[in-house]
Amino acid sequence: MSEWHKTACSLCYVNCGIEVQTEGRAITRVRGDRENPRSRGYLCQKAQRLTWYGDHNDRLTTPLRRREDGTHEPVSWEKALREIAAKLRAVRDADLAAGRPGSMAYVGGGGQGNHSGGGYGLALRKWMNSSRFFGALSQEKTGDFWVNGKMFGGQTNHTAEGVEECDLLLVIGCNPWLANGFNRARSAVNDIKNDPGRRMVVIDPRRTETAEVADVHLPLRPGTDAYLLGAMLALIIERGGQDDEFLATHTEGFDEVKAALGRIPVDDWITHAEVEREDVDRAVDLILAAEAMTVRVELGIQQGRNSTLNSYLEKLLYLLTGNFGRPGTNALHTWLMPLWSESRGERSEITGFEYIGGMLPLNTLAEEILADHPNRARVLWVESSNPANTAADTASVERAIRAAELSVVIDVAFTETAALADYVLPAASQHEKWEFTFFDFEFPTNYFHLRPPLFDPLPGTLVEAEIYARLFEELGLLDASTVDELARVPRVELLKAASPVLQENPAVAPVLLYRTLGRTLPNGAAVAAVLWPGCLTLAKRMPVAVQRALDTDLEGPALASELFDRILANPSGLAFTRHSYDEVWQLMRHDRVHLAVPELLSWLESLDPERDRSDPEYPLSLINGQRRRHNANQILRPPSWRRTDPDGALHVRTDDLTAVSAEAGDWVAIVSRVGRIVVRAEIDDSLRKGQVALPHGFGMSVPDGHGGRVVHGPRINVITDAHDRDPIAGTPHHKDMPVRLERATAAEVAAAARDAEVVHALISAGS
Ligand SMILES: Nc1nc2c(c(=O)[nH]1)N[C@H]1C(S)=C(S)[C@@H](COP(=O)(O)OP(=O)(O)OC[C@H]3O[C@@H](n4cnc5c(=O)[nH]c(N)nc54)[C@H](O)[C@@H]3O)O[C@H]1N2
Ligand SMILES: Nc1nc2c(c(=O)[nH]1)N[C@H]1C(S)=C(S)[C@@H](COP(=O)(O)OP(=O)(O)OC[C@H]3O[C@@H](n4cnc5c(=O)[nH]c(N)nc54)[C@H](O)[C@@H]3O)O[C@H]1N2
Ligand code: SF4
Ligand SMILES: [Mo]
Repeated sequence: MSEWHKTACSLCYVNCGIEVQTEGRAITRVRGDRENPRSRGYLCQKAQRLTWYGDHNDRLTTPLRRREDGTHEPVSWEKALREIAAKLRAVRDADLAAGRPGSMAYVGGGGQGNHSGGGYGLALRKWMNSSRFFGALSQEKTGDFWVNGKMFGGQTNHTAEGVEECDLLLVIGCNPWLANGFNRARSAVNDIKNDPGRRMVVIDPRRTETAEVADVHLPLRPGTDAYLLGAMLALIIERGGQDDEFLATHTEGFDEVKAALGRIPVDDWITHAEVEREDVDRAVDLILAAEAMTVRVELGIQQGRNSTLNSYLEKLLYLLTGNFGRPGTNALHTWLMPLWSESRGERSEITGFEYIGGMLPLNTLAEEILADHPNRARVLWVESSNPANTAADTASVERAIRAAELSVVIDVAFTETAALADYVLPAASQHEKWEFTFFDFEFPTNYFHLRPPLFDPLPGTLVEAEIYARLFEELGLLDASTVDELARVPRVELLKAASPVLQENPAVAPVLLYRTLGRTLPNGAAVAAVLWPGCLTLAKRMPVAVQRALDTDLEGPALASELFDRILANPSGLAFTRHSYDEVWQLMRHDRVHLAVPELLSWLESLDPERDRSDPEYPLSLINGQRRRHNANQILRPPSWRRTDPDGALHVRTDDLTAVSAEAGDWVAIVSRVGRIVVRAEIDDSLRKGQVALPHGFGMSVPDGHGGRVVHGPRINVITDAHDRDPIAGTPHHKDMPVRLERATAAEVAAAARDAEVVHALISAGS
C-alpha cells in the first residue's frame, strides 16, 4: 500500500487540506485530511481530479522566446534571464531619464493555491519603480475592499463569516453548493437544511442547488440587488429591527443611513426587482428573528450591477441588525500577512481609476498599455494568471500583450497568454515546491497551511523564488559575499543585520531572505523565508492571540520564531491566532464602524427603476462565467478532467431557446455589444426567464494530438465589454451581461462541431 502525503487542494481558494497517493508524477488517490484543523477532512467533487493540474503533456519544460513570426523557440535559462534583465534595465533607465512613473504592469502573483511567488514578483515591480498591479482580485473583490476601507478604516479589514454556527445564513449572489467559497461548504449547507432551528435565505435569480434547499428564495431580476437590498434595509428600519445598543456602542452615522433608507420607495423597488412582497417580508421576518445571522456574498453581486454599492448594502444588513463579532455572525479576521495592501486614494494617470488594495482594475490593463500617453505601461509581467482568457474583452487584451515592449509570462502550462508573450518561463508546479496561500479568512481562530512538495520539480522548471533570485542576481542587485555573510546570521537578528543592504535597495528584501534565511531551512523549504517578517509583525502586534493559538508563553522574537518553526513543522496546517469574540474590535482600524459612506448613500439615492431598463437589442441577461460541477478557473487544462459538460455548454431555459427556433444540443450564437461566440445549447429551467449562462474556466487551447491545437469550449471574455464596469472599482459586470441569442450560421456550426469532435476524441483517449 503506498503512502499518503499531505498537501492542499488548489482548485479553489478554500484550499482544503488533503492527503494523496502518487505514482510517478500522477496523483492516484485523494482523500480529505482529517488532521487539517480548518477543513477537517472535507472535500468537494473537484479534488479527485487534481492530478490533471500538473501531470499532462502541455506543461512547460524550458524557457521560450518569441520569434518574429509569432512562434516560440526554446532558450536556456541563462540566456532568457540575461536578455530579460537587459530589457528591464533599459526600460527602467528610460523611465528614470524621462522622469516618468515606472512603466511595468504586473499581473497576478498567485492563483487559487499558490502565493509563494507573488511576494518575489512584487519586489521586481518595486525595483521597476512601478505601482501598476492587476489581478483576479481587482476584477472581483476591490469594490468590497473599498467599502471596508470606508466603514472599518482599512482596505485589509476583510470580513469573515460564521456559517457553521449561525442560525440564519443569508446567501446573496453565490452558489456554495457548486462553488464552495467557504470552509466545508456543502456540509455546512446540509447541516442547516437538516436542523429545524436553522434557516437559510437565498437571493439569486436562478433557483440554484443552494436555493433549492433554502427556506426562502428571492429570485430577483438580474442586476436589481441594490433595489432589493435597499428595500429590505428600509423594511428592517421601518419595523424597528435595528440593534440600538450595538449601534450606540460600536458605530457612528446611523441617523444619516436611517434617513436615506427612509426615502426608499419600498414597493416600487421590490416591484422593480420582480420578487413577491410577501417573500421579502418572510425574509425580513427571518432576519429579525435570527439570534445570529451570517451574510455570505460573492460574484453575483460583486460582478453584478451597482457592485460597490451592493457590497455596502450587504454589510449594512448585518451591521444595522448587530450581527457582527459574535458566534455565528460576520466578523473581521487576522492575517499571517495581508494578501493585498492599503491604498490612499492614488489614481491611475491613464484611466483615472483609484488604486484599491494596491491594485488597479484588471479591466483597465489593456488601456494602460495601449493608451496614447507618455506614461503608458511598456512592460507586461504576468505570473500565475491567464488574462488572455480571464480578463474582459479578449481582443483588447491580446492586442495589449502584443503591443508591450516586453512581455514575460511565468506559468506551469502553455497558456493563451503565454502564446502571445515575448518570453515564457516555466515554473515548477504547486506539487513540486513548498507552497501556501494567504486565503486565511477565519475568526476567532485563524489558520495557515504551508505544504511540502509531493514531487521534485519537473526537469527544466524552476520555483518562482529561484527565478526572481536569479533575475536579481543578473541585474547585479545581490552581492554573493554579502549573501554568504548574512546567511550565517541567526534568524532573529537577520533583518537588522541586513538593514544597510535593504536601505540601499528595499526591493531586494524577499529575494535576500530567500537566499539567506531560505538556505538554512529544512528540506529545501527556502521559499518559506518570506513568511518570517510576517511572523515577526504578528508576534509584535497580537502576541496574546498567537500565544493562545500556539499554547505557549514565549514573547517577542522568540514567539515569532516559534510560530515560524511550527509553520514549517505542520504539514496539515495550524492555528496561528486565537481571539475571543469581543476582541474583534482590536482588528478594526476605525474606533467605530462608519455606517454613513457619503459616496454610496448618494449612489443609493440616485437609483431609478425608470432609467434601469434593459436594452431591447440585447434583451437577455448572461451569467458570463458560471461555476459548475467541473470547472476550476484555468487551473485544470486537459479536457479529460471534466466528468460533465465537455463542451462548456450555454445553459438556457426551454422557452428562451424555443424563441430562436433552436433545441437542446444545437449550436447557437451569443451576441453582445462587443462580440459573438458559438456555443452548444443545453436546457436549464432553473434559470430565471430571460437569463442564460456560460461556464467559467473554458477556452483553453490544448494539443489536439496531431501536432496542432484545438480550443476547448467557449472563450467567454471575447464577448465581455471591459467598459461596462463599476464606477468606483472598475470591476466588470460578468454576472449580468446584456446579450441576445441567434441561430448560428452553417459555417459556424461546422467549425464548432469540428472542434468539439476533436475535444471529444481527446476525452475518449483520456488526454
Ligand atoms: N466549481 C467551481 N468552483 C469555484 C470556481 C470554479 O471555477 N469552479 N472558482 C472559484 C472562484 S475564483 C470564485 S471567485 C468563486 C465564485 O463563486 P460564486 O460567486 O458562488 O459563483 P458564480 O457561479 O460565479 O456566481 C454566483 C451566483 O450569482 C448568481 N447571479 C447572477 N446574476 C445575479 C444577480 O444579478 N444578482 C444576484 N444576487 N445573483 C446573481 C448566479 O446565478 C450564481 O448562482 O468560486 C470559486 N469556486
Ligand atoms: N467572464 C468572466 N471572467 C472571469 C470570471 C467570471 O466569472 N467571468 N471570474 C474571474 C475570477 S473570480 C477569477 S478568480 C479569475 C481567475 O483567472 P486568473 O487570474 O487568470 O487565474 P486562474 O484561472 O486561477 O489561472 C492561473 C494561472 O496560473 C497558472 N498556475 C497554476 N499553478 C501555478 C504555479 O505554481 N506557478 C505559476 N507561475 N503559475 C501557476 C495556471 O496554469 C493558470 O494559467 O477569472 C476571472 N475572470
Ligand atoms: S472546496 Fe475548493 S479547495 Fe476544497 S476540495 Fe473543493 S475545489 Fe478543492
Ligand atoms: Mo475568483
